Amino acid sequence: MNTNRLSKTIETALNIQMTKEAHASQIYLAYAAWAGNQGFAGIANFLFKHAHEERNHMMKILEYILKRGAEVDVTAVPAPKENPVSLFKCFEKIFEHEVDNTKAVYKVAKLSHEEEDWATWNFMQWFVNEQVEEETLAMNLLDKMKIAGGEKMSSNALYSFDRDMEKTSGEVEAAQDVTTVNP
Ligand code: OFO
Repeated sequence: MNTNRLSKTIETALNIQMTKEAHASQIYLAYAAWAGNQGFAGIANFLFKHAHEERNHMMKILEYILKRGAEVDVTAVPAPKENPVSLFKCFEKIFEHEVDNTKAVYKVAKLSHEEEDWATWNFMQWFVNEQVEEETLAMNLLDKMKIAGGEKMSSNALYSFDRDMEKTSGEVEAAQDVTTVNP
């Protein structure tokens, strides 16, 4: 008796999305290391925490695939592209990346809708909402940077931004407190 509750299409789509979340985690990790290297400790901390968050998204999908009796396919994760050339570019890239991931999330949601797989459709709504949060956060940070001069931010403005980010990271749950149930 077949106990797999996912169609092959949905199983594949979820596995691809799972890897995409792992890829997102690697991107945040790379940018965090880059920011740390530039001396932006607050921003690095914020990005490191976000890397953990993305990894938890990956785990959330992995657990769902298993729960539905389907097969998890753990594959190689693509390496992040080159480091940003400035802090402003770093946040621009983060925003672009989030929009890109939103499109991928929508694809899985659309597929599940077409297949009338309501369990997966319902599961994907969490990711749809999460992407709204993440796009908004990235958008707000970019706006702040633009007000402070964008690419031309002074050292003083960069210093304050980094200090603000240190406070913002306090609002992101610590990695060890985040579970796949409460990512
Ligand atoms: Fe996984 O939430 Fe952003 O990308």
